[in-house]
Amino acid sequence: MKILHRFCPWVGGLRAGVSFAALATMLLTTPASADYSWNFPKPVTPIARDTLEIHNHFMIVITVLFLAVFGIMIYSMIKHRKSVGHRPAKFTGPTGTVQWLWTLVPFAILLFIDYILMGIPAYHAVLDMEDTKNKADMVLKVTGMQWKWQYEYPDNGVKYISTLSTPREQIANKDAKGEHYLLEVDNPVVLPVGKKVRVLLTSTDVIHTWWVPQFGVKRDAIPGFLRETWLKIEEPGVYRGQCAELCGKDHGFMPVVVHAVPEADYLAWVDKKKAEQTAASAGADKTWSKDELIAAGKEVYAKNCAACHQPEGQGLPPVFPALAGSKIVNGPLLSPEGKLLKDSHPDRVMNGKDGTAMQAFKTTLSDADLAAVITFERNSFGNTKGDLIQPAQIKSLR
Ligand SMILES: [Cu+2]
Repeated sequence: MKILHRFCPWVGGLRAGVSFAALATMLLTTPASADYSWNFPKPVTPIARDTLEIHNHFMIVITVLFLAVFGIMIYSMIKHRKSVGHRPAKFTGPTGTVQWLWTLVPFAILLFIDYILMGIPAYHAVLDMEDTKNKADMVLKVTGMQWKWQYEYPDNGVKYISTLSTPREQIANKDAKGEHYLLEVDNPVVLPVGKKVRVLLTSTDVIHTWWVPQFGVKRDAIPGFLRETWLKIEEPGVYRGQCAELCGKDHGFMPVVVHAVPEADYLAWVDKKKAEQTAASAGADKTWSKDELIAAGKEVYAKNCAACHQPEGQGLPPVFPALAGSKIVNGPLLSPEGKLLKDSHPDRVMNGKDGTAMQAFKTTLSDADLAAVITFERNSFGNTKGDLIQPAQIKSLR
């Protein structure tokens, strides 16, 4: 106890110093002068700006409250201390007028602060956040799935999957971590600057949360529901966020990356994406060689399957079964008539398995990707089935 007491003034002093510094910075903080390295990240949408302004406004209100209440308390304790001869008052219960006043007056002050000083600006900001209907220039549909995002631009038919691109070696501490560790993806969202984007969110499996701090947008994507929010990015740039929900074992591995670009660049990007999609669907009609399928399948596997079934196909039993030596992977491919067999390898990959984390990949992967990954799995990890399936066959199985 003695030691603790000896340190107490020091700890107290340190704490007071830190609080005082925080307080001073807080009071000096305005949206224009905020140091974004420790404060909110720099806002780039109207919602994010509102949120930061309200936060700063509330900080001032609660700081004044804090100083007033603790000032009176500390003053009273020092002024009426026992060592200068003060004796405690002896009363119980709220009997007199004074006792009623010191209960009701602070109550009224707090009501005023909560409902008027803080309530009105907060109410306006929340209304604005929920207002998705006014003049949206475009729609972005976001679908969360374990552990990636699908983005869809219904206005122009662009649709793709965005997955983490941080190399597995960095995650396993075999390589030094990069600058945007776990906040980088293969296919970022591209949006035009200055346009109001209505964002629709849903999920195919569990609850995910699409969150980009600089947009002030954080909304749950819930299976079976279509939820919405909106954003209007005011400055070009690359904005990073992530899934903010504990959505499964890799919940930290589904970042969000948004490139905000001038409208002309956005339109050029749309054209490029459309051309890519046309090329991919053309790939479904040609006949692939086994080597081509295996090479393409290796990449599809790394992006979509390796998180659960592991890079070497060893799985994480019992939740994520091994593919190396698996009965299903080494089972028959199709029926003799070329039809889909129940619980066969293509059935499992295309339709998933109910009640497990195995999702129906036919909704997210193209015919060529499905054919490639199935062929790859049957000829890798020590599996030597030697057969292959063509994208055209997948097309007919859908
Ligand atoms: Cu998630």
